[in-house]
Amino acid sequence: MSSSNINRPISRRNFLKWSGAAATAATVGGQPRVLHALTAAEGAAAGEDTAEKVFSICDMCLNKCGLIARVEDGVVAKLDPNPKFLKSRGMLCARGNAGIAQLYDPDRLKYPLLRKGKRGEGKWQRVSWEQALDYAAEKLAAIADQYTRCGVLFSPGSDTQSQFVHRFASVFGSWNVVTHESNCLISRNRAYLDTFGEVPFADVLHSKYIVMAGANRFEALITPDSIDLMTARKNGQKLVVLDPRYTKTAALADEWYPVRPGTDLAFFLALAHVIINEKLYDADYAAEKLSGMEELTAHVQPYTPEWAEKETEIPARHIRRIARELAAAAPASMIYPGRRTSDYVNSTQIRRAMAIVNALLGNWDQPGGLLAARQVGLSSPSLPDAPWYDDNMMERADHGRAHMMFEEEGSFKHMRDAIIEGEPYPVKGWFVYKMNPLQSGANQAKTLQMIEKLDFMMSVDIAMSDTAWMSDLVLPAPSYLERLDPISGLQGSAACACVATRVPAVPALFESRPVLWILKELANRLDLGEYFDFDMEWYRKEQLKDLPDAEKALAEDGVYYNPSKLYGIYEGKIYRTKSKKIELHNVRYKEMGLDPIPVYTPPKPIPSDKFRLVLGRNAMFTHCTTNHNRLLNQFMSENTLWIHPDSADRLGIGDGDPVVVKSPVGRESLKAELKPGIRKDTVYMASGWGALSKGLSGVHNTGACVAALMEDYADALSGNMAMHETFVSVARKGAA
Ligand SMILES: Nc1nc2c(c(=O)[nH]1)N[C@H]1C(S)=C(S)[C@@H](COP(=O)(O)OP(=O)(O)OC[C@H]3O[C@@H](n4cnc5c(=O)[nH]c(N)nc54)[C@H](O)[C@@H]3O)O[C@H]1N2
Ligand SMILES: Nc1nc2c(c(=O)[nH]1)N[C@H]1C(S)=C(S)[C@@H](COP(=O)(O)OP(=O)(O)OC[C@H]3O[C@@H](n4cnc5c(=O)[nH]c(N)nc54)[C@H](O)[C@@H]3O)O[C@H]1N2
Ligand code: SF4
Ligand SMILES: [Mo]
Repeated sequence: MSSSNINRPISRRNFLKWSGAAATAATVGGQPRVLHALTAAEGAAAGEDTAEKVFSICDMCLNKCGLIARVEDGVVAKLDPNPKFLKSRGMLCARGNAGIAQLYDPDRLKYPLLRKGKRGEGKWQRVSWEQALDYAAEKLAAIADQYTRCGVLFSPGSDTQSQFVHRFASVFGSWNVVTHESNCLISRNRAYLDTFGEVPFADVLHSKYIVMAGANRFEALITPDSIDLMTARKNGQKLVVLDPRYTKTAALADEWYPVRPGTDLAFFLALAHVIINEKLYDADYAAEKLSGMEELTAHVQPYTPEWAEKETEIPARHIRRIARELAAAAPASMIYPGRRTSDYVNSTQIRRAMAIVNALLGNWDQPGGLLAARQVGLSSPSLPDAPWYDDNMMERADHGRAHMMFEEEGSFKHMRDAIIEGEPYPVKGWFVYKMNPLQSGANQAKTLQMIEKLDFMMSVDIAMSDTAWMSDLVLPAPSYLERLDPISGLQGSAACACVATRVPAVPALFESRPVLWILKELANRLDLGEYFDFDMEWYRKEQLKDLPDAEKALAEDGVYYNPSKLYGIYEGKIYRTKSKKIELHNVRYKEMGLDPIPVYTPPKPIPSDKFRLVLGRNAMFTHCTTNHNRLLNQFMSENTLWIHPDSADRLGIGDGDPVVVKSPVGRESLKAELKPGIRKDTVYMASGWGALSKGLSGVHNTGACVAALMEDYADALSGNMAMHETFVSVARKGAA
């Protein structure tokens, strides 16, 4: 399909036709069967319903909504929601529906590719799996020999099979694993673990009052929260949104405050001030469950609403009123815990302040509040312990670069610095599975610099992402509709304590192979085969061994519910914190010389000739991944720079004008979009555009790459990338 067709609406018939075109191209990969099947499917669609229906779970984002794939003569013709799937409230979003265009995407990787020219030059040689795996195993072994086994970094993305990449890393002998989480939500996890001893789910459906700050649930979809928020709002729930942009969530809220970016901490400390000083909390609950009330009371005295107004630009009278309203609705009220917290250098402390207000509302383990994870009863298959290598490094390469880093997740920012510096030891190999750090890690130039330091880099992906594009070896993976995956346990919220299954709707296309197969093959070549001596069927059976009714329910409904307690899980139990209570004042932080209660530090002031650059999602795209999807790309075919009309006017920029955006680390061009709903000191652009990869049609050289502009600051405690700390200048193209 030529790029000129990209914005043309696609009818179902046209869609199948072009999928057919894609499949024709794919005959190079040896799959003419698909083309015949497509033709048959068009015929079947006109006549009687001969479709086979396959239960699966969506993977167009991390939410795992239940779906039923309609398979007509070996071809997925349509994806329908699974009505029995409570987590997704029986629905699929636009991206979920567009999964079919990912499956039959002409940009799909079809066979193993070995780099020929320079990295990023785009010269590839098609190789056999045998050659590809031999080559990869040889390279991994050479790095292990020369630099120890920790010389290889593993990056498993968010995926049900990523657990096998983790296992492979430990069997191979590397501590160096960096997941997507340090570019996503680890500062939130850190904050809640260090307050409640657990990361909560939000009981959005039953909450009477929600304050949502730095989250955009009507565009950044989390199921069931996004759907429940809409239902609860119809039932009278009050929603207050803090966001420097007038998002769709702000538009549907009762109140929106365009908070001065980076100052939310002042707002939450002031809420705590009011709740404590006006004695709006439940004193008995506080005495029994909370630790550090005295310290918190003293700590919040200076943080008055009047003081917070100066920092946040939210009027003091509203802060006071919101605190009172929250307390009146408690415990069925909450500060929504949020998800992506890759924002500021003090993100953990911002989230700690949010958690502290939640603690004061007494909403933990209560209807309409924050919920603990529920047990779904999946078993962990027992596998041989990973070997111990005496001659290996003792610590991760990014160890010690953040005060409270999660050792299992690491920090992409700090690992990248460690690799560039070659300190504390060289890391020379990179195995990437289903992650695209060239677009999802701030400061793309630095990621390129890191890649220059490597002897070998391989990517397992479904498309030629920017990260695959820079790799030495690219291996094609099947998409979720072609995979048999481990069983998933979904634990959160009032909607689910369930297990869900993903079985292939169609066989793997082209020469794609699942990552478990790839890892087994590599393990065999590295004399580690005994640690991977299992298959997916066995693994799934083991996972379900304590759930005798699950297999039948999964076959009949695509989901199995384990009736388990939703509220009151903590009755009679202690909290998994050092004090065994909910920690307003964190004992461990105190011992480590960190602020035991969040202390407000103002964000760096924005220079008058600059803007703060912020990120945010669109409902039709996932991260930097689906922008080239032919069905979704129709909603937005390039990104724009959101800028306030007054700011644009000052710079002589009109709506649609081409502009140049410069940061200390990059320079990008795109069109301006005048938006009265963004603060005058802030600009925004959508992510995933301006791809380096020529393998992503419609995204390569289209729009601007925000990862190339963002500087790479990190949250001091967790090492979470801090993606809202960049200031940029904007000028009309030609005027710069
Ligand atoms: N459609 C869609 N849904 C998704 C995803 C997707 O890619 N697409 N991704 C999923 C994933 S992995 C995640 S982590 C979640 C992310 O879910 P969210 O965290 O809700 O998503 P974002 O859109 O990143 O929202 C961040 C918001 O913070 C605002 N903001 C920036 N600075 C400040 C500030 O200082 N204070 C306040 N109060 N607000 C600020 C931004 O303008 C933006 O609107 O979404 C999930 N759902
Ligand atoms: N610019 C920018 N950066 C961000 C964010 C942002 O909003 N903007 N958000 C942050 C957040 S919250 C997150 S969670 C991270 C996400 O960032 P990443 O974890 O890097 O995830 P994605 O960008 O979704 O990239 C996923 C990759 O997996 C590939 N893929 C998709 N399906 C499959 C499959 O079935 N098998 C295989 N093998 N590959 C597959 C895609 O082609 C893509 O290359 O980004 C973070 N960084
Ligand atoms: S929210 Fe949408 S894209 Fe994400 S899993 Fe659910 S249906 Fe799929
Ligand atoms: Mo995320």
